[in-house]
This record gives sequence, C-alpha cells and structure tokens, in this order.
Amino acid sequence: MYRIFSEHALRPVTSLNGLWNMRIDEADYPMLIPGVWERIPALRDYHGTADFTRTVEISESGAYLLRFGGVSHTATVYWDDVQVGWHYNAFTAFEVLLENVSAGSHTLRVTVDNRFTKESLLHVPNDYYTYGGLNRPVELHKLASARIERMAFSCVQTGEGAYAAKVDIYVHAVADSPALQAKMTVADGEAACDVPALSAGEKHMVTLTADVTGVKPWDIGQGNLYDLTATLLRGGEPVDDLIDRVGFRTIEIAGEEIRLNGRKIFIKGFNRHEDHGQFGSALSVDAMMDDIHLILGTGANSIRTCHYPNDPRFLDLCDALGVLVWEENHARAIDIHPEGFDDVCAIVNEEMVHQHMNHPCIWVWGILNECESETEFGREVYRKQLEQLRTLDPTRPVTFASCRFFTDVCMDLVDVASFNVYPLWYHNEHPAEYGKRLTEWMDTVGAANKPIIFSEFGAGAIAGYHDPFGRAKWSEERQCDILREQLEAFMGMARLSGTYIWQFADVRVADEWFSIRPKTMNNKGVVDQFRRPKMSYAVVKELYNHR
Ligand code: ADA
Repeated sequence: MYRIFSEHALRPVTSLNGLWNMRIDEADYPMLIPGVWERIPALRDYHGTADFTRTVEISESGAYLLRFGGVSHTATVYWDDVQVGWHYNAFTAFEVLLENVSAGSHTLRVTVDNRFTKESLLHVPNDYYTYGGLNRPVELHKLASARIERMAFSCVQTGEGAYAAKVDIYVHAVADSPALQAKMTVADGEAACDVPALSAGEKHMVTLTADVTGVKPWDIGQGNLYDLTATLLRGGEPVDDLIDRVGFRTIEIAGEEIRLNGRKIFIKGFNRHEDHGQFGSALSVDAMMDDIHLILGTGANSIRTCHYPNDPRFLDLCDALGVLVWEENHARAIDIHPEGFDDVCAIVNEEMVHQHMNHPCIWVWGILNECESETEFGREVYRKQLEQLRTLDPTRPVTFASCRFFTDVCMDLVDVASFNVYPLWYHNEHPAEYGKRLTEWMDTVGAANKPIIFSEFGAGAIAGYHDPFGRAKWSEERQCDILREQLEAFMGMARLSGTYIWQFADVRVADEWFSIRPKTMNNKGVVDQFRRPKMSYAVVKELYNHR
C-alpha cells in the first residue's frame, strides 16, 4: 500500500499493486507493480513510452479515487479508454477522481513516458537515472459523498510530555453533502466541530486543537508515534476517515544551533538516492528498511533525500526508527530559465509539503540543489520557492545545497546555509583549510548567526578496485583516505552543525554522463548498488561513532 500502515479503518481501499500488462511497440510484458521496466534485461536502456494496463473489478457503483504513489516520469491515465488524469514528475503522488462508476469490469491504462523531451523540465539527463514505470504503489478508494482529502498536523510543547496539537482537516464534497461533524483524536486528546453543508466539488477546511499529555517525544532513535485519526460523521454515523502517524517534537534554529526538543544536535548524515541495482527506483519496503539499518549502522542519524521527495513508506520507516530527514524538491543542477519552470516547481513543492508534512522525521525542507544561486535571476527563483515553502509549512526551517563557491547571493534567504564541497576529490585544498575559508566567506554573505551544513562531500571508488601500486583515485583505499580526512576535518569544525556524506550507495546515471562516470554510475557510495559495503563503510562507522 501507499504507506506502511492503513490510512483508513472505514473507507474501503483496494491495492492495485501486482501483475499488470505492459505493452511497448505491440510487445506485451508482464510487469509487477510497483516496478520499472529497466528490471527487464531487454529494456534496461529503454527510453520511451509504455502502456500499463490492468482490469479493475467494481462491485458497487459510485465514486472512486485512484491514487498513484509515483509514476516515472509522466503519466497519462485512462479509464475505459477515456483520459481521466495526467501527472508529471516521478517523485510525488497524484490522485484521479472517478465519479459515477458502474459495477462491473473496467480497464485502467496508464501511458508512461520517461523520455527527455523539451517539456520535461526536471527529469533531464543527469547524475542519477530516470527510470520508466509505476515506481510506487497504486490504490483504489471507494468514496462516500464527502471525504477527508488530507490533514496538516503541528504541535507546540506546553510542558513535560505535554503538547498543544493542531490539525487542519481538508474536507472535499464528492457529491452534494449535508452538514457534517468532524472529529479528531490523537494520543489522549480529542476535539470535534461542525462542517457546513457543501455542494459537489466544494472544499472546506476546519481546524481542531487538543491538548495532549503523557506523550513520549519523537527524537533521534526514539521513533515514538501516535495515531492521528480524523472522522467525518453525519448524525453520529461515520462517513469517512483518515489515519496518520505523528510525532511530538520541536525543531528550532537558535543562532548557529539546530535544536531538536530544545537540545543542540549535530547532523551526521548520508545522501541517499531512490536507486537500487536490483529494483531501479522501485525499491521494496524491505530494501528501504535494509538501507536504513545499514545507514544507522555507521552511527549516522540523518538522510538527505537527494534530489527529490521520497516514497512515503521510506519516510514512515524513518519516522518509526527516529531518523532525521532533509527532504527536498526535485532539482539537481538544472536550468531554471525555461518557460514553465517556476510553475512545475511550485506544483512539486506543494505536493511534497501537502503529502509529507506530517512526518516527524522531516526536520528541514530543501529546494533546487546546485542551481543558479549566484545571479539576481536565480535569487528571485530561490526567494519565491523558499517563500512558498514557508507559507505551506511555517513549522520547519528551509535550506538549499549550493555549489556556487564564493559567488552565491542567496545565503541570506535560508534558515540553514548549506554547501556541497569535495576537497581532495575535485580539488586538492585540504578539507580543514577549505572548510574554514568557505564558512568564513559564507558568514560575510548572509550565513552569519545561522547553522551551516556541508550537505555533500565524499570521493569515488569502484567497488572491488584495489590499486596494486598505491592508492589511486577510484581505488577503495583512496576513498577511505579522502573520506577520513574530510570527516575528521568537518566533524571537528565548531562552525558546522552537520555533515551529509555523498553518498550512501552507488547509483546508475544517465547514459549521457558515461564519459565522466565509470560504469555509467555515480561511484561515490560507501556501499555498491547491491548494498555490498566498500572499505569506506568501516571508516564512516569509526568516525560517525566518535561524535
Ligand atoms: C553534486 C550533486 C550530486 C552529485 C555530486 C557528484 O554535488 O549535487 O548530485 O552529482 O555532485 O557526485 O559529483
């Protein structure tokens, strides 16, 4: 399912995962969904379109909702050969409302396109791979005349184990709906209010607050979660429901400090792509869990979702295991000038925050990794998107990872200043000297009195390559040397509030990057694409466990 727990006790939800038929150029392939076509050897390098089709049996006529966790990268959805939906970008979910569906057999078809066209502004040839398929779960919901579209949870601490919980409940009238009651329970708190009569299609938001006591805070390694249940009732009879899992914690930026539950913390993280040598971008929950165990095994406490919103099931696991997450929108060093770029980013930003803001693991929102933050044009793009994030979610700090060394003009716009640095890999200045020089400059251009994070650093190693004559670059030994020098330097810098190693695992990259990426992969992982640890895994484990 879309989450690792059931979001509905009342609303009937059917999983549409499983065997679909995929057709490419008159050829038919059985495809297990979630899945990407690159898992079929003959289609490993296929860039194009494919039709994914399955039959859906409807037992009771009425209104239904299709929910796609992610389709890579463009989806056109047909119901009985009538187009009913469209979505761009593989890393956020989307819904399709089906009204007046008759009982019987229906055909669901999704035309998937992973080509790099001029319309594709975010998925471009890049240092990660754009797979093709239904990379996340698919669900069918049976709707009543009114539904809870989503909830937005936040909390303020009022005492030891005591919080004021606030929940915005977004109601959507699927058909004309008489007045209802909305009710919310979380921990030992509950609240209710009236919802006015709504005409079909109308939406209405109500806010409920409740004091909770005796809760265990969510913290690093303490994934204390509580079911948040919202219910719509008519005359005391439940009409619809929505269940989420929330955590009670506080994140605040106090000068140069990042504070979790009032305590200064140091972020020890990894960058992790949704990519696996066996699953492509459609990792199973088991594979996600194994990744988290491997990351926690080094003593790390955080994961950066480079460079796009992650699967909600992965975020659920980070919630449950107490792993801090830097989640960011979908962008990696891309052109921000094309017409429509602002609009497509605004959509991804809204989908990311609306869909993921209740995850306690997310401590910061990021945008536009290594984009044009050194020009006035770029500054306006960053300013607008950071402002959008703050409006969508005033409870979390915002940041972005820059690579505009000594030229960035956006450091004053963020709550946390972050840079991607690669001393001893892309240049030879010693990490301690480079880090000091860069942070001192950052403090003169807007980062002063803010936390600074080095959001990427690392080195490449071809898994299994051991230089017989020394410690050549791309040998595992050299990766150990470089990561050791970087980590010892950066973790010893009082000015830094955190480090994210680039990167957890080797990942596939676009074919166009072959000439600068051996094996057409980004080989800076401390484990290979099948999660086999390199020698550097032990170096990180030694150093991340020191602090
Ligand atoms: C950049 C970028 C990463 C990756 C890295 C590298 O910092 O943000 O996605 O490409 O460089 O491996 O060089």
